[in-house]
Amino acid sequence: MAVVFEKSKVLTDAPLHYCPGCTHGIIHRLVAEAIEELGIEGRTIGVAPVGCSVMAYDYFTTDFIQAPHGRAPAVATGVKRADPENNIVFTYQGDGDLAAIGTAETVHAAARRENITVIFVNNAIYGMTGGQMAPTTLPGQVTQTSPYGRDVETVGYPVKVCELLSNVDGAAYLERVAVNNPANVKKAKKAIKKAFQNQIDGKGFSLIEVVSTCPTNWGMTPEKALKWLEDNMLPYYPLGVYKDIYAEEEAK
Ligand SMILES: Cc1ncc(C[n+]2csc(CCOP(=O)(O)OP(=O)(O)O)c2C)c(N)n1
Ligand code: SF4
Ligand SMILES: [Mg+2]
Repeated sequence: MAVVFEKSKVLTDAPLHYCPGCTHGIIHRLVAEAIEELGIEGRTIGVAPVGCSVMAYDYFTTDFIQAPHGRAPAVATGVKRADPENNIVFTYQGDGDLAAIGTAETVHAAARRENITVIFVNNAIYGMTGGQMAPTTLPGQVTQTSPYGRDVETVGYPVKVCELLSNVDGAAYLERVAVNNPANVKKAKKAIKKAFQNQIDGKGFSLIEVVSTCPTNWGMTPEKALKWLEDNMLPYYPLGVYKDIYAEEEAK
């Protein structure tokens, strides 16, 4: 029988622990495919966060290290600088990890133009701990800690990571993608691959924000979660390239 599709060799055979319909699984696949296609499996080191993807180290065949909550870009900095010519280093972080407790590490790694690749999974909630409000929770969004909807008057506005980092001179490449339909999955793969290619080329800090779902803590079926993402998240978090300094230079 003809083989039409195979799981990436950069993914292990361990069954994923993610809930049905969670988009973490799709994003893992895209990261694994990018690493495989670029032929960097043997020299790639992932940095796992604290969050639902804490066990990413079980799912990739690359080396992995697990960072304290929010500190992945700092840990990645050390791993990269230990052997900058050979190590390809990526972090995989949720919104609570990257944009709340880890805001400082994120901003300063970008400001230093660390030559690392950051995969940022924005599902607008703290998934692992049971659905508390995250920095990226939308205004009015109901969570366990905002039962009447996020009230911006008392808890402030969501943090838009790509927009924020686009003002940091050191950031080299920032793109926001989504994995809600096949066309967007394809675009997400392209962006993730480019973020790794940039590191191979020594181009510096690249971050891909992936607008994602958490059907369990949003209290929705996987299908409804995708629709909610399209109707609510994408208008607030528009997709696209927020910064690409080399594209700007090439255009000059
Ligand atoms: C220092 C510290 N503070 C708080 C926690 C509790 N904690 C674990 S995961 C998490 C949030 C995870 O949310 P996110 O990063 O958005 O990842 P998701 O699970 O949504 O993918 C928090 C607050 C912790 N483990 N360590
Ligand atoms: S709690 Fe949410 S983010 Fe975590 S695995 Fe389940 S659906 Fe995914
Ligand atoms: Mg989250």
